[in-house]
Amino acid sequence: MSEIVVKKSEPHSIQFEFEKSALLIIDMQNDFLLPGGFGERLGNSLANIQSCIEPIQAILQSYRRLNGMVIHTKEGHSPDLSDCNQSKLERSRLQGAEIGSEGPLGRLLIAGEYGNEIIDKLKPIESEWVIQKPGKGAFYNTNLKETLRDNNITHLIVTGVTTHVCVHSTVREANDRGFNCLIITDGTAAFDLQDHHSALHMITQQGGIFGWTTSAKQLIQAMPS
Ligand code: TIU
Repeated sequence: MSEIVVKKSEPHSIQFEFEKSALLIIDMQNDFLLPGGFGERLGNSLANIQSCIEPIQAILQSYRRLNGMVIHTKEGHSPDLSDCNQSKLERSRLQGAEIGSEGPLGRLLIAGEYGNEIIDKLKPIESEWVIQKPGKGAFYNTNLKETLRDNNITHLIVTGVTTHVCVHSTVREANDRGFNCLIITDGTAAFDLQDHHSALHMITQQGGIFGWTTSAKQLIQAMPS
């Protein structure tokens, strides 16, 4: 077992066994990162969202080198929308980005469309898990909990987009299911910087109410060479 100690993390240091950790990469799909996708159609600027790509690439490289567990999630629905609840669908219509409608990257948030694919720079490899999720939280209507339990995972290294929406929902769900979360400050991003910083603050306030935060560099430095 390789013990990892991240000293420079908030609100205090964190220690875990590498073999019991998984790198969770949330929704790094074209629909959120590229022009014409769901994120932009919601009225967001893409200026800040791509900042997390390089830090995630660096952590992913370390996990691959050490044969660690890597899980990619993608927010999306089946083409017949049978797994999209009515309230989400109707709200997306009101937001001007109706799920399932045609866009330049294919039908918005639909499995199998280009928009639903993970961005080229983070393409999953054969040994990595890819979980399609219909909700914002990655535990809702997926087999994520069972997958983590089957692999004896106790700690999640959480990256991806967006910090205050799918990342936060997932961290909250993970908390209630007994998983420890270390959120990567520069390996997560939101469309709005204030949302990003507020969401990170909510993780570590009250002595770490939802978990820990650190930078990609601090985590990588703590990993076995
Ligand atoms: N809109 C927004 O900020 N996020 C989402 O709709 N999904 C995710 O965060 N993945």
